[in-house]
Amino acid sequence: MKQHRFKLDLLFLIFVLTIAKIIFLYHYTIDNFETSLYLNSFLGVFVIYALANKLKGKKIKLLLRIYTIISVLLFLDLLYFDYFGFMPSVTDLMFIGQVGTVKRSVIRVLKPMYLVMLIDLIPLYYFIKFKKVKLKFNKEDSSLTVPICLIVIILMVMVLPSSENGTFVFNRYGVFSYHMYDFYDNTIGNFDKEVDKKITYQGYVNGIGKEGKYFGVAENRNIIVIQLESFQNFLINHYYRGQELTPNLNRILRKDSLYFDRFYQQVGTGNTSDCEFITSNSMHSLGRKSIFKEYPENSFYSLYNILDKKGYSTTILHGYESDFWNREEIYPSLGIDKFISLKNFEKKEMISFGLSDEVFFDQSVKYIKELKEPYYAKLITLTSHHPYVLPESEKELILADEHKETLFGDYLQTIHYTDKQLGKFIEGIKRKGLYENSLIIFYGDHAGLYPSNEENKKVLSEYFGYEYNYDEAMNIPLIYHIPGSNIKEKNSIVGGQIDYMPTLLNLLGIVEDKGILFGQDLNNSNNGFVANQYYIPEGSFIDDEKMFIMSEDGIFENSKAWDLKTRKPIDIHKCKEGYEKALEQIEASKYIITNNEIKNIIK
Ligand code: GP9
Ligand code: MN
Repeated sequence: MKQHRFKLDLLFLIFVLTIAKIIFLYHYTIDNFETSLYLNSFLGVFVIYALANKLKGKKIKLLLRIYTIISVLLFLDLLYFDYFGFMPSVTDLMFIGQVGTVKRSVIRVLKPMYLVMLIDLIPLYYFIKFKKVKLKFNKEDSSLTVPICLIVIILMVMVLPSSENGTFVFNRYGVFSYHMYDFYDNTIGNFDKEVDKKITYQGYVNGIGKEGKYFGVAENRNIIVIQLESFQNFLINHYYRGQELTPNLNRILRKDSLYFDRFYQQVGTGNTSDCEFITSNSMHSLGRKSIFKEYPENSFYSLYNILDKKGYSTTILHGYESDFWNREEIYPSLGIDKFISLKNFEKKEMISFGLSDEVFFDQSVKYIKELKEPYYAKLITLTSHHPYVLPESEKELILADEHKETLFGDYLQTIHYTDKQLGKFIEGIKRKGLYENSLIIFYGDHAGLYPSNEENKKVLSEYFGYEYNYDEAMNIPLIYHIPGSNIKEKNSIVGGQIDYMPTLLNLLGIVEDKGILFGQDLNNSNNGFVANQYYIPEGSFIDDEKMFIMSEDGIFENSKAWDLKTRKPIDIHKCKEGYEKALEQIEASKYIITNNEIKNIIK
């Protein structure tokens, strides 16, 4: 019997398959196709296989291994992009094992179609192992291969530093250039350190606290902060098919509350932890690097330090592992006195990857009661975390058929659940006498439903009747609730997470002249401005009239901007000034953090 059915040029085959997979990836991840994108990608594939073919040893095994690694990488890129809306960095890929905690999230975004990246490996290995195919190679061993490849690599590398960030590299030069750039940035190089020296913190120092409207209205009160996981603003005062989504928060708003309904997230890769950092330092995050993980030993001058000087004790409560996001390590540097984490709670009920909000809130009341007054106690909720899992018995909303089995439907259920637990918590602190003399703050940490996810985009656009975009997704609520104050106001100035701390200091009547202020006191400002990065490219911004989204390829002319009221496109040239201001603010902030400059500023 003839053993070999047909001849196969393995090198040619994996070359073609790799290119096909790359095009598949771009189809889902890139909007504007530049020539450089294809040129660089194809050259990248050529160089990898041409050099691999030069190596000595068992060539079939080697080539297959390289092809497998590339396939897995492309698969992970696609999966990660679907979840986060951008490409993973090398550190994300290294911590992919840790993603055990968010395993369900990964499974939730895994579309069978994405297995296209891996599926061909099975027949390929099978046919080769059982020698069903005879492999042939191009034996023409040109001595020019290596020099040509080296020249191509040098050219590919040379264009990279001119790009300001990884997203731009990916969109302009493709997947190989992106991973090279990102690897260099995260290992030997550090592009963040190369911030233009002219862009310093000048102009941002000594700005904290000015007397003004509502100055001191919450002076000396205990402060209870509820940082709500993935909580978007559209949920507030919203009825889904006649069902009130957040009745308890809505009740809070009816009395003694200052509500900012155009408040926006500014987090980077650090998500929840970035929100914690930004709100307690009035500084920007690092975008694609987590401050909590990378700079835990920095000197900070945070809200906690300022409160400490005023005699406050500061505590964080969170129903998850204390080392997650490196909280355990950075909290002392941030001046936080106490961290009550999962190990301090009775694990009566776990939902998704942490303590259920019900159990968390319930046991937190007891802990708060024990705190030294005046206190700042921040509770970080968890149940409304992606992928929005809830036991059937807790799902109270009646969903339309088209929303069952969608992220949107599951999201609404968990939000409604968290709001219910919040209601019980408020009753709990009232019973213990902790409510009246407190300032109670609520805010969302970041979006739950990003429009980068195709399902979200489609379902929410249909639900709202207009294109679901980042202006809606990144809008989170901010509420300062001051029982007995008779203050009731809805303020629609645009604000970002960097504005949380200056606004709070004014309410507490704290004038602080030492620190750095990137945000502003929203009760005493006329013009709102939110610089953004990461989920939308750096330099994007929102002001009181418009939203500007910098183009993913880094070319200003390809950017988008629209009027927030009419949703009609506006001339992007009107956004140049805001774009530059956003960049300057973010870069200045990065400069301070990456150079550990705070200690020099507050001297
Ligand atoms: C877990 C929680 C994770 O501690 O903070 O939230 P994330 O950053 O994934 O939104
Ligand atoms: Mn979060």
